[in-house]
Amino acid sequence: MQTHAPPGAGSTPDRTGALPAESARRIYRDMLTARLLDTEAIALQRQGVFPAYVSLRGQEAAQVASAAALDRDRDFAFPTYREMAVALTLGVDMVGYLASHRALWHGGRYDPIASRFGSINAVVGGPVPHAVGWALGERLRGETGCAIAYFGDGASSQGDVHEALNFAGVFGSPVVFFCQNNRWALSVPNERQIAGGSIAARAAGYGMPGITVDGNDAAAVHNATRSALDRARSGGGPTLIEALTYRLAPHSTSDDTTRYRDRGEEHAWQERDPLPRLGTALEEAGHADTAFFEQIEDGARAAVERIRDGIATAPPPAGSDLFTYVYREPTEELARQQRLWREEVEP
Ligand SMILES: Cc1ncc(C[n+]2csc(CCOP(=O)(O)OP(=O)(O)O)c2C)c(N)n1
Repeated sequence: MQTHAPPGAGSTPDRTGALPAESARRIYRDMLTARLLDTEAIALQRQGVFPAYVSLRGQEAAQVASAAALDRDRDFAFPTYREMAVALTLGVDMVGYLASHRALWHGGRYDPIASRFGSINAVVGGPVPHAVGWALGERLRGETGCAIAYFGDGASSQGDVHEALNFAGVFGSPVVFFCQNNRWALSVPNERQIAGGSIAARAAGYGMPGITVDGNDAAAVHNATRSALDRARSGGGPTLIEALTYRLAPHSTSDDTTRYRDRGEEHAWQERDPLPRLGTALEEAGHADTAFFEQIEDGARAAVERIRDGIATAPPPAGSDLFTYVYREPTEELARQQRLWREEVEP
């Protein structure tokens, strides 16, 4: 755990050496695959295949290293619209994930229960109370799973997030509140979002530890998330982690950062890019060599090509599916409308 150094103020120590070699290599592989897929998704938007896309460039360490700490059989991740690399790390079908960006399906076309990754949620702060509710249910069922709730610095101002933190604090729910503070909530900077100095500092008021980590340091993120999960699983209650990172790309493909932020700031953060940083740390620790990097890149490129071809050729869903997932058990009225749709619109 470490405090944040402002851009250009020198590097914070890398803790990659603290990760077992195999974990660090897997995290690097997933970070690189996410980076390449992110780049491909932007290209697909430019080509008109996706109406819009939301890049996570620069946040790969925060996402992959936190998700890699989860127990994929027991835990559950509640994402926003920017957690593509969390989905990838948890093994979500990425063609199904990107179906949302191709406007084929709301919230992703994958099984959230099987993948332990909730539906993509565009409501700022929305997934956070869901995580608390799920975690409480898990304990009532006598199970040992923990929830991780992803949210941004902007979301931290939402009432939903405060209610969820307070509820989890009072009931000791097994939740990791994982805030990716990427410095900007669209065009609103941290300075206009946080009066008390940090988001982690708010945790004290909810009766839980608040931890600040360098979100561009994969090992620091991984270790902090693992400790918070261990604490939650053993009955210690929730933790708030604030991962300090930076959104290197625009908010979305519809955004223009030149209208609100300085190029110099972007360049300073570019130098703290988590991907080459982990690559260098792996090399220096003797965990990776040229052959490793070549092999990982070939594999990542092949995976991205498969996903690109899959999403470009994915068939549109049946219109009658509009009615399928509104409720777990369809109401009579919805069943009637679905029947009519099948008879009259899609005979
Ligand atoms: C409840 C709600 N209010 C407003 C919006 C519009 N909106 C979309 S993204 C965004 C900024 C969110 O910033 P942050 O939480 O920091 O996450 P980031 O996009 O940086 O990952 C806003 C205000 C929304 N989607 N939902």
